[in-house]
Amino acid sequence: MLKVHFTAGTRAGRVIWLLEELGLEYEVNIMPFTKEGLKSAEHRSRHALGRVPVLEDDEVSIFESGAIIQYILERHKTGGLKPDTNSVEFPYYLQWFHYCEGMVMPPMNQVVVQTILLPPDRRDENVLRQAQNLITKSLAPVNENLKDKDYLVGDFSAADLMLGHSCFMANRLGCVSDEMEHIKRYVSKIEDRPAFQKAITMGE
Ligand SMILES: N[C@@H](CCC(=O)N[C@@H](CS)C(=O)NCC(=O)O)C(=O)O
Repeated sequence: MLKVHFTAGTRAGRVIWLLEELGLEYEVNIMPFTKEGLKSAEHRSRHALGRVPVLEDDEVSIFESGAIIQYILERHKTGGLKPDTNSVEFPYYLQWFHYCEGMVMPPMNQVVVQTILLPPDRRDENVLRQAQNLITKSLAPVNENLKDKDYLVGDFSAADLMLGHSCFMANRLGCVSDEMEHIKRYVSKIEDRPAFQKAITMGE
């Protein structure tokens, strides 16, 4: 049985979202976003930095949300939620899948640190503004790409699980301006998906 080590309001939601979209059975270990929850010796034995998500599947234990999603798609549902390797869409599927952690999430992490994680007296307005600007810049091509489509590449795919989740989080953090109308529409479309709703409310 697949087991997801999960914390509410984090990227671990991507993995639950995928499992729900595919209708696969799984167990969840819900941990609080606290030192006691994530930095315990037990959780550090799964992820040395004490982060989520982590997936266990019999003798396999892996971290990194993107790797977990690819692993599940390959080992548990071959051929689903990704374009065929020889299709025109496939390279763009890869591009947006990896653009998420590569370009959008680094400044988003910084916004979370500067608005939620650090105590008010240790926050830095300049660092926050710079991170917000970087999010706007990194989301601009995503907005442009979505101008004539519902999803990033063809039908709903695992690229949407990655980058769609980031767009949802960016919107929730107030980092998607009204001018990014295609991302706003995209986020609403994602929010309508029952599997997403299950993932995003888990553990709350
Ligand atoms: N690139 C990693 C990032 C993992 C990560 O940083 N997860 C956050 C939650 S979204 C976390 O566990 N943070 C706990 C901490 O920073 O102590 C992934 O995609 O899985």
